[in-house]
Amino acid sequence: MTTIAAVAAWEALDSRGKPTVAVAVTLDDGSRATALAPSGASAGSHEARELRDGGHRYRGAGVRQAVNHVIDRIAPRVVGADADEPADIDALLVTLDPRADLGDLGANAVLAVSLATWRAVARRRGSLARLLQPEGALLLPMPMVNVVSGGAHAGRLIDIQDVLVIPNGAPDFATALEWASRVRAEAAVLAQEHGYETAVLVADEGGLGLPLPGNRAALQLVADAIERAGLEPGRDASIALDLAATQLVRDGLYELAGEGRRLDSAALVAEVAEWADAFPILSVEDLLGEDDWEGWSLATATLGDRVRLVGDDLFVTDPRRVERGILDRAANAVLIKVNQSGTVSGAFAALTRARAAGWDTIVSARSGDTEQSWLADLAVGWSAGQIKVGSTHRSERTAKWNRLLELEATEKTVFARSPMGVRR
Ligand code: 2PG
Ligand code: MG
Repeated sequence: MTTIAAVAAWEALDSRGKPTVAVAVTLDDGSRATALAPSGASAGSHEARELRDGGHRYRGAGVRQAVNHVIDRIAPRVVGADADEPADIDALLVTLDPRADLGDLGANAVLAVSLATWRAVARRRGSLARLLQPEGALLLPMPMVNVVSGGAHAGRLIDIQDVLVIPNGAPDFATALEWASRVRAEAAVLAQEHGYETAVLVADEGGLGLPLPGNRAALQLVADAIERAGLEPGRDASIALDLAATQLVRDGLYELAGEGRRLDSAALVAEVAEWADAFPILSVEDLLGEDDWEGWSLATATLGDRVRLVGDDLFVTDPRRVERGILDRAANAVLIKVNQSGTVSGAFAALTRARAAGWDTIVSARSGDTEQSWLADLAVGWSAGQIKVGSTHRSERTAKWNRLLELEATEKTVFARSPMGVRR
């Protein structure tokens, strides 16, 4: 039996310069690992709730209370506990918070302890990927790479939050990443040719933040960049979107502020259907808002046979919401973010529920992320098939890409060449 010997916690910084909870877990065999919690800007209201201090420090975003909760309330309960099965620690952690959303301890506190425990136990197995999948070839995920950013990640320069490329025809992970990088580079050159000199600056996730005249202009830019990269649209590389539509809701309608339009659910679905007719769009995330279940079902009935419809804010990595989505035919894919759940095991439960229904599963970073690379190991160890990390720029993004490149170079792997359940 291996037990947890010590838990330490402190306040660190994430990629946006906002405080985040850092935890170190040490096991009684000396294995030690750290974990830093990521944090979203376009967070859904049904997510596990991170705890922020308020007040003047860091404009209210400090996490000293959450850190103190790790030290005073979590550590005394987990030190001495059997960590051979980290899932048991996760099960214990969720009982320590009286609130289901973990907002009393802080989901940022709980998640950092959960992750650090998994990583400490993984030390003895070589890697977190190998802890999760001890035998056989590891499945490397198809990357979704941010090219143009808008919404909450780029000062709302355009309404769509993420315009991404999926290098869906690439034969291996390294080639996929190079193709995606090439598309991003061509998009930057094209934008500069169109007079956007700021196409050298990067948004929160490393994509281009450009004051384009509208959403279609962003789609056109990425479609042109795919061609300029020498790739065949649709066959080699396709477009994925994240509308982050929860952020667009104004007075019960979806506001495309950049275009001065307000649409109801049906009109927004029709608009995106037109985009999908005109551009090689393979995947659309958060086309509708977090509680618009009817709109989601309409979108799936209308578009689900040709576009992969991904729920992020709708499902918040919660198996119960995924279950409802399956029953309501409200999507056909799920985004998995561990901090929406609060524990590694909770996130895995949401992923397995979606997979059992034949849905695609995409493991995702947050817009506020860190230099740590455990997300890559989770995506691989869970055989998720796809990963969304932001762009090919900024070190908190490349940490994950580089870890996947390392796994491809050093482990027996297979590449999830085409998104698994994509209906084209
Ligand atoms: C999303 C993520 C990542 P955030 O909406 O999918 O792009 O953004 O972490 O801000 O929620
Ligand atoms: Mg999203």
